[in-house]
Amino acid sequence: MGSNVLFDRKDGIAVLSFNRPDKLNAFNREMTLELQKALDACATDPEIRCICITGNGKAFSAGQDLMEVTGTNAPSFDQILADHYNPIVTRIRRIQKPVVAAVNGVAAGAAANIALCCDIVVAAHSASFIQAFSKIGLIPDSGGTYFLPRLIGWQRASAYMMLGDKISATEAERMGMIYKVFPDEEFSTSSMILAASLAKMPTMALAFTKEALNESMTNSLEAQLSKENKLQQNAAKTKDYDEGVKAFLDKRAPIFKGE
Ligand code: T3D
Repeated sequence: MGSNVLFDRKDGIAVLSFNRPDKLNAFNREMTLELQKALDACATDPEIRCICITGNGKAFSAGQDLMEVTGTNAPSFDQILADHYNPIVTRIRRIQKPVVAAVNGVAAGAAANIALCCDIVVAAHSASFIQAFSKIGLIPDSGGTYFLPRLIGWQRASAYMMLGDKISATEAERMGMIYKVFPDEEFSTSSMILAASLAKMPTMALAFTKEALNESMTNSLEAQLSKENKLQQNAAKTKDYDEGVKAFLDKRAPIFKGE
């Protein structure tokens, strides 16, 4: 796939690892394009039923590589957002599979917000999140102004985005910004256990759940009830639904195939 994003797949899980550890995995153009390609490959591969995004080395990612934007041939801001970051966020929200952000270390700027748009965010105890943008005179991007107030409320989002304070993993969990914190020494194993359980779930039902949650961000109650009705009918047509009900009645564990 490319050297800036490692792509490992096993047992229905694709692990996409940011791989510029000597640069704290800061995003350059190549890395963002490789991530987009990797997500596309995951989207079309029926064997992949869960995607886990993480960082290689001590950081998740320091966000935009500030050397790139100050170098000669620097991409424009429009390019950075329209071609690099926004397509990652829309892919993560639209892909019909669960996406886990396994935040192993610091997640700053665009990286923090790419993590927050994932379906489930877990973090190592020593990890942290920084809306670093204001510190360099920018505004939060990569969907941060959309997701963060919805996750932790307008007031706290506003303060964290304006002040650029570091948010510890435990504080992030306490505020409901992320799902869970794992102790550092168990982080890798616990993240993979979570991904493995998602990869064995009824994938289409999870995809429909994701679609419903996406729409709930903007729908009226009536529109949302109608959406649930439509998606539930779709879920009921899957083989996994048949299997789920059969397994329940047979008093055995279901074997879902993502069909
Ligand atoms: O044009 C645009 O920028 C538009 C796009 C915007 C999207 C964004 O993501 S904007 C936000 C960009 N990111 C930042 O502003 C974060 C900057 N980095 C930091 O605040 C800190 O480095 C961290 C909190 C991430 C980590 O702190 P720490 O103490 O663990 O490490 P450090 O010592 O600050 O950094 C280690 C090295 O990485 C250092 O280089 P050196 O001195 O060893 O040669 C540092 O300069 C470098 N580094 C860290 N972050 C970046 C970076 N180099 C390039 N780009 C970075 N983002």
